[in-house]
Amino acid sequence: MLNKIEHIGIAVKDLSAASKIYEVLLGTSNYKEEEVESENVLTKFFKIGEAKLELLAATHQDSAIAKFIDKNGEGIHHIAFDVDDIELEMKRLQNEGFILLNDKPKKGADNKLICFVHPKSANGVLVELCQEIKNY
Ligand code: CMX
Repeated sequence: MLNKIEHIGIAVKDLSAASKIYEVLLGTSNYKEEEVESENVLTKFFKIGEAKLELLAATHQDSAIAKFIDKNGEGIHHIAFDVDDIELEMKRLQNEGFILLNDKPKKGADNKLICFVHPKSANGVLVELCQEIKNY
């Protein structure tokens, strides 16, 4: 099962400008900036209670974020759910008929293993599963 909303991803054109707006909105600074080269994105994370916001800007025109903004403009890009065992959840969702965008979990931002579920499977919402990578 999915434990909780881990973060909400927001696609933005200008990461520094968006970050300044969200610092004021949330009343807190971002705690992490990270480039995910495999996804062609630069990210900034904010904590709000147990959940997080991930601001995402494209670093390349082929990035999913650049394509999303071209089509829809800036806005909510995905919802990520925390899971204990990502491979188990991937198998469960696949057996339930969901279309997974990755065969295997891949390394994402903020120390996570991730897998995306196609928005066509989830009423137009891009869903991300994420499992914390435990270093012990
Ligand atoms: N939310 C909802 N719908 C979306 C979407 C999103 N984020 N991104 C694309 N779509 C829609 C498209 O608008 C399109 O809809 P229509 O068929 O009605 O026109 C449909 O999904 C399929 O689009 P497509 O042209 O077949 O595919 P795209 O090239 O747009 O790719 C997707 C869509 C989801 C497969 C691709 O973006 C993907 O693989 N995403 C996963 C990886 C990712 O998003 N990485 C960036 C974030 C990384 C991070 O969080 O660190």
